[in-house]
Amino acid sequence: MVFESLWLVLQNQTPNMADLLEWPKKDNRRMLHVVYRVGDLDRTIKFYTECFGMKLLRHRDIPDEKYANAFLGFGPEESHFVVELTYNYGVTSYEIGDGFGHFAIATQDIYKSVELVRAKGGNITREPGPVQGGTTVIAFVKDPDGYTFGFIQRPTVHDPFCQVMLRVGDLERSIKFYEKALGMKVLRKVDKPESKYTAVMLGYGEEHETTVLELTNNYGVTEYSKGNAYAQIAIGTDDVYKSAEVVSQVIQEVGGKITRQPGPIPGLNTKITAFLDPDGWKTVSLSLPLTILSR
Ligand SMILES: N[C@@H](CCC(=O)N[C@@H](CS)C(=O)NCC(=O)O)C(=O)O
Repeated sequence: MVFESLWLVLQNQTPNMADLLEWPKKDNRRMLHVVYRVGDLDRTIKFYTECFGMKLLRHRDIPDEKYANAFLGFGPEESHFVVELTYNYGVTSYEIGDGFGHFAIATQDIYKSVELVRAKGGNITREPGPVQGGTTVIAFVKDPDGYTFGFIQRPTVHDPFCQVMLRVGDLERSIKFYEKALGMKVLRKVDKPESKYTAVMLGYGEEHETTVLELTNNYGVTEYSKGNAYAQIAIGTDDVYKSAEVVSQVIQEVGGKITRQPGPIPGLNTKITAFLDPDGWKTVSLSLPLTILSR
């Protein structure tokens, strides 16, 4: 009797579980925005608009909760990956930590892009030139809060905001998490023994046509500090409840944590769930009726 009911339970659960784990790949996913904290909103808005050519898309002040947000990007939120800057009243600086890598901007003329940043008094930390051990021309600059922005030279550019790079302690573990829990695809993997790192590009489209998450593992480094500056990436989904269900299954295998159970956000016409990957990097899954975009 016990065996019979156990068999029935397995019969019913296994296909459902398999369907559930397949679902993220079929869901309507998109990288929406990256959230991080800055010490002076106007200073960053000026820098991003003048040096990078981003546009200020929207701005909201929430005095009751003592913070303000500004959304900037290279085009409308409906079709572009954007940044959501958070300013907490009275907090003028943050620790970035060594786990955050960079944000990257694709450009057809990297020399011109870097000269513009230089002309505006920006800090160039790596002059344009071929990447170590490769041919792609890159450069690095720092924004006023110390976040690194990479420029990548490309012949054609779709959304210029092309990468968020984070460092992780175990690449295979991260790949499992982002593939299974988030339905991302491995778009490219590079191993550079001469520079002692491996990196993987993960995302929902072609690497040069969408914004991707680049995860880097430096040989032998299993942990990084996260500081308190960088916050999270937001990803669009059709169903936050199902998203959370999948994540909680995958967490059992590779680690991670649900930090916000799925549900509506009071006052906003959207639903979210939030979770940490096995390294502690946060993702917010967001169901996104278009109305939120006009707020
Ligand atoms: N140790 C590096 C590994 C990643 C890496 O080296 N990335 C390449 C860009 S894909 C880079 O920064 N190269 C430096 C250069 O070419 O000067 C890190 O953690 O940032």
